Amino acid sequence: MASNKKRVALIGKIGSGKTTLMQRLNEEELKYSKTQMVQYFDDFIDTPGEFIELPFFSRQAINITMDAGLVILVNSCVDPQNSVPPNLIHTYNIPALGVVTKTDRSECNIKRSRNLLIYAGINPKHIYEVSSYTGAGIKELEAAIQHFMAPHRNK
Ligand SMILES: Nc1nc2c(ncn2[C@@H]2O[C@H](COP(=O)(O)OP(=O)(O)O)[C@@H](O)[C@H]2O)c(=O)[nH]1
Ligand SMILES: [Mg+2]
Repeated sequence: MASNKKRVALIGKIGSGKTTLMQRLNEEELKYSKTQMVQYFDDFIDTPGEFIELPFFSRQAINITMDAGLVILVNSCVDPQNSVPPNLIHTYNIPALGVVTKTDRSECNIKRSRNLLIYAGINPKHIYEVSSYTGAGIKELEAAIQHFMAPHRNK
Protein backbone atom coordinates (compact mmCIF):
# COMPACT_ATOMS: atom_id res chain seq x y z
CA MET A 1 0.00 0.00 0.00
CA ALA A 2 1.27 3.46 -0.83
CA SER A 3 2.30 5.52 2.17
CA ASN A 4 1.00 9.05 2.58
CA LYS A 5 3.68 9.81 5.11
CA LYS A 6 6.53 10.46 2.70
CA ARG A 7 7.28 13.97 3.84
CA VAL A 8 9.12 15.64 6.69
CA ALA A 9 7.12 18.42 8.37
CA LEU A 10 9.04 21.45 9.63
CA ILE A 11 7.56 23.41 12.53
CA GLY A 12 8.99 26.22 14.66
CA LYS A 13 8.70 29.88 15.44
CA ILE A 14 8.71 32.60 12.75
CA GLY A 15 12.30 33.27 11.71
CA SER A 16 13.72 30.15 13.36
CA GLY A 17 15.16 29.02 10.01
CA LYS A 18 12.72 26.35 8.79
CA THR A 19 12.56 27.42 5.15
CA THR A 20 16.31 28.00 4.91
CA LEU A 21 16.97 24.57 6.47
CA MET A 22 14.62 22.93 3.99
CA GLN A 23 16.42 24.67 1.12
CA ARG A 24 19.78 23.49 2.48
CA LEU A 25 18.53 19.92 2.84
CA ASN A 26 17.21 20.19 -0.72
CA GLU A 27 20.46 21.85 -1.78
CA GLU A 28 18.61 24.78 -3.26
CA GLU A 29 19.94 28.27 -3.61
CA LEU A 30 19.28 30.03 -0.29
CA LYS A 31 16.82 32.87 -0.63
CA TYR A 32 14.63 34.56 1.92
CA SER A 33 10.87 34.78 1.70
CA LYS A 34 8.39 34.48 4.53
CA THR A 35 6.28 31.32 4.40
CA GLN A 36 2.67 32.53 4.30
CA MET A 37 0.95 29.18 4.14
CA VAL A 38 1.60 25.50 4.38
CA GLN A 39 3.67 24.48 1.40
CA TYR A 40 3.95 20.90 0.22
CA PHE A 41 7.12 19.83 -1.55
CA ASP A 42 8.21 16.38 -2.73
CA ASP A 43 9.98 15.57 0.53
CA PHE A 44 8.97 18.36 2.94
CA ILE A 45 6.04 20.27 4.34
CA ASP A 46 7.03 23.83 5.27
CA THR A 47 4.75 25.65 7.69
CA PRO A 48 4.38 29.27 8.81
CA GLY A 49 5.51 30.03 12.36
CA GLU A 50 1.97 31.06 13.28
CA PHE A 51 1.19 27.35 13.43
CA ILE A 52 2.78 26.93 16.78
CA GLU A 53 2.48 30.49 18.02
CA LEU A 54 -1.25 31.02 17.58
CA PRO A 55 -3.66 28.48 19.11
CA PHE A 56 -6.09 29.25 16.23
CA PHE A 57 -3.91 27.17 13.92
CA SER A 58 -3.35 24.20 16.19
CA ARG A 59 -5.76 21.92 14.33
CA GLN A 60 -4.09 22.55 10.99
CA ALA A 61 -0.79 21.97 12.75
CA ILE A 62 -1.93 18.47 13.67
CA ASN A 63 -3.36 17.80 10.20
CA ILE A 64 0.04 18.09 8.52
CA THR A 65 1.10 14.88 10.21
CA MET A 66 -1.43 13.00 8.09
CA ASP A 67 1.09 13.49 5.29
CA ALA A 68 4.35 13.41 7.24
CA GLY A 69 6.35 10.51 8.68
CA LEU A 70 8.59 12.77 10.75
CA VAL A 71 8.22 16.18 12.36
CA ILE A 72 11.19 18.50 12.93
CA LEU A 73 10.90 21.21 15.55
CA VAL A 74 13.33 24.03 14.74
CA ASN A 75 14.77 26.43 17.31
CA SER A 76 17.13 29.31 16.56
CA CYS A 77 20.04 29.54 19.00
CA VAL A 78 20.01 33.36 18.79
CA ASP A 79 16.38 33.71 19.89
CA PRO A 80 16.02 34.16 23.67
CA GLN A 81 12.21 34.03 23.59
CA ASN A 82 10.36 30.72 23.84
CA SER A 83 6.97 30.45 22.16
CA VAL A 84 6.50 26.70 22.07
CA PRO A 85 4.07 25.25 24.60
CA PRO A 86 5.38 22.52 26.94
CA ASN A 87 5.17 19.04 25.42
CA LEU A 88 3.79 20.38 22.12
CA ILE A 89 5.58 17.59 20.30
CA HIS A 90 3.55 14.91 22.10
CA THR A 91 0.44 16.11 20.24
CA TYR A 92 2.05 14.59 17.12
CA ASN A 93 1.89 10.82 16.95
CA ILE A 94 4.86 10.53 14.60
CA PRO A 95 8.61 10.52 15.42
CA ALA A 96 10.17 13.90 16.11
CA LEU A 97 13.61 15.46 15.85
CA GLY A 98 14.77 18.76 17.33
CA VAL A 99 17.07 21.02 15.33
CA VAL A 100 19.06 23.95 16.71
CA THR A 101 19.69 26.37 13.81
CA LYS A 102 22.04 29.31 13.15
CA THR A 103 25.00 27.80 15.03
CA ASP A 104 27.29 29.99 12.89
CA ARG A 105 26.10 33.12 14.74
CA SER A 106 28.49 34.40 17.43
CA GLU A 107 25.73 35.11 19.97
CA CYS A 108 24.43 31.54 19.65
CA ASN A 109 23.29 29.84 22.90
CA ILE A 110 23.02 26.14 22.14
CA LYS A 111 22.26 25.11 25.71
CA ARG A 112 19.22 27.41 25.83
CA SER A 113 17.94 26.00 22.52
CA ARG A 114 18.43 22.41 23.68
CA ASN A 115 16.51 23.15 26.88
CA LEU A 116 13.63 24.73 24.94
CA LEU A 117 13.44 21.75 22.59
CA ILE A 118 13.43 19.34 25.54
CA TYR A 119 10.72 21.46 27.19
CA ALA A 120 8.68 21.08 23.99
CA GLY A 121 8.96 17.29 24.37
CA ILE A 122 11.93 16.44 22.14
CA ASN A 123 14.12 13.53 23.28
CA PRO A 124 17.61 14.97 24.06
CA LYS A 125 19.15 12.15 22.00
CA HIS A 126 17.27 13.43 18.95
CA ILE A 127 18.59 16.99 18.88
CA TYR A 128 20.87 18.13 16.02
CA GLU A 129 22.85 21.37 15.86
CA VAL A 130 23.17 22.90 12.41
CA SER A 131 23.99 25.97 10.38
CA SER A 132 22.12 26.15 7.10
CA TYR A 133 24.61 28.82 6.02
CA THR A 134 27.86 26.90 6.55
CA GLY A 135 26.40 23.39 6.30
CA ALA A 136 27.74 22.41 9.74
CA GLY A 137 25.82 19.45 11.19
CA ILE A 138 23.71 18.96 8.04
CA LYS A 139 25.17 15.52 7.20
CA GLU A 140 24.34 14.16 10.66
CA LEU A 141 20.81 15.56 10.41
CA GLU A 142 20.36 14.05 6.95
CA ALA A 143 21.39 10.64 8.28
CA ALA A 144 18.82 10.90 11.09
CA ILE A 145 16.08 11.95 8.65
CA GLN A 146 16.98 9.05 6.40
CA HIS A 147 16.81 6.66 9.36
CA PHE A 148 13.26 7.68 10.24
CA MET A 149 11.99 8.17 6.70
CA ALA A 150 13.37 5.06 5.00
CA PRO A 151 10.34 2.89 5.90
CA HIS A 152 7.96 5.45 4.35
CA ARG A 153 10.00 6.28 1.26
CA ASN A 154 10.63 2.70 0.21
CA LYS A 155 6.94 1.92 -0.08
N1 LIG B 1 23.25 33.09 10.30
C1 LIG B 1 22.27 32.27 9.92
N2 LIG B 1 21.08 32.77 9.53
C2 LIG B 1 20.10 31.91 9.16
C3 LIG B 1 20.29 30.50 9.18
N3 LIG B 1 19.13 29.91 8.79
C4 LIG B 1 18.27 30.92 8.52
N4 LIG B 1 18.84 32.13 8.72
C5 LIG B 1 18.21 33.44 8.50
O1 LIG B 1 17.13 33.62 9.41
C6 LIG B 1 16.05 34.30 8.79
C7 LIG B 1 14.77 33.47 8.87
O2 LIG B 1 14.94 32.26 8.15
P1 LIG B 1 13.71 31.44 7.54
O3 LIG B 1 14.28 30.18 6.99
O4 LIG B 1 12.90 32.27 6.61
O5 LIG B 1 12.87 31.14 8.85
P2 LIG B 1 11.39 30.50 8.96
O6 LIG B 1 10.45 31.64 9.24
O7 LIG B 1 11.48 29.57 10.12
O8 LIG B 1 11.09 29.79 7.67
C8 LIG B 1 16.49 34.56 7.35
O9 LIG B 1 17.00 35.87 7.29
C9 LIG B 1 17.57 33.53 7.12
O10 LIG B 1 18.50 33.94 6.14
C10 LIG B 1 21.58 29.99 9.59
O11 LIG B 1 21.86 28.78 9.66
N5 LIG B 1 22.52 30.92 9.95
MG1 LIG C 1 9.43 29.98 6.42
